[in-house]
Amino acid sequence: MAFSLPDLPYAKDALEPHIDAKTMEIHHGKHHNGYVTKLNDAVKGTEWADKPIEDLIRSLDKLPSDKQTAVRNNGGGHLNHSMFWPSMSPKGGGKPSDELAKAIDSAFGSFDAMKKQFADSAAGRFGSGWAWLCVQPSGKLHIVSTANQDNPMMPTSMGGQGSDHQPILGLDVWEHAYYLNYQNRRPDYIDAFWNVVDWDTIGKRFADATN
Ligand code: MN3
Repeated sequence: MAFSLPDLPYAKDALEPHIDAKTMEIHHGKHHNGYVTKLNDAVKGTEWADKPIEDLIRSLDKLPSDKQTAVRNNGGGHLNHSMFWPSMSPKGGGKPSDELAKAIDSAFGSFDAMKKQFADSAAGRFGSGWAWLCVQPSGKLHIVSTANQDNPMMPTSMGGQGSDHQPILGLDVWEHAYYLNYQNRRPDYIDAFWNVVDWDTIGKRFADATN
């Protein structure tokens, strides 16, 4: 079965004023859809066409060499955006609770310290890419940034941290994610993101990654 574009889990205008409807419409319907189409073109007729996208991303270096770049860019784009939409909610914001809150305090000292490190990572990514809150094999959280559509689960030789790392929250800092509303003000977009982060979903991802 071919990869497909997941529906947005809320209306296009649901995250306003933090993320505007026009940006959501183009970002989901054009950019994410484009990654899905190109990913399907790249793996059509291969054994990889029927595997979960996470398997392709973790095993990028096992794919046929002439498919690796297309899957790195478009498979990465598909997975990153598929994680991104449900990590936000019109009922988002606030703080994490329970085990995730404890793990954040343990790794960073405080929730605010984690936010600062994440924001610095997102703002400091030169050009296009993502910032990630990620679970290391030890279970400890850390923050990384990746270029382009690389994902932390990709092999270390291909822009990632390795297949035993599990990202739980990512922020898209490509200009297409914010330029219509924020123009060159990437830090304002990063500030606004905290108002829509769905910590219930991120907490569930943390539980899945550590149990
Ligand atoms: Mn994007």
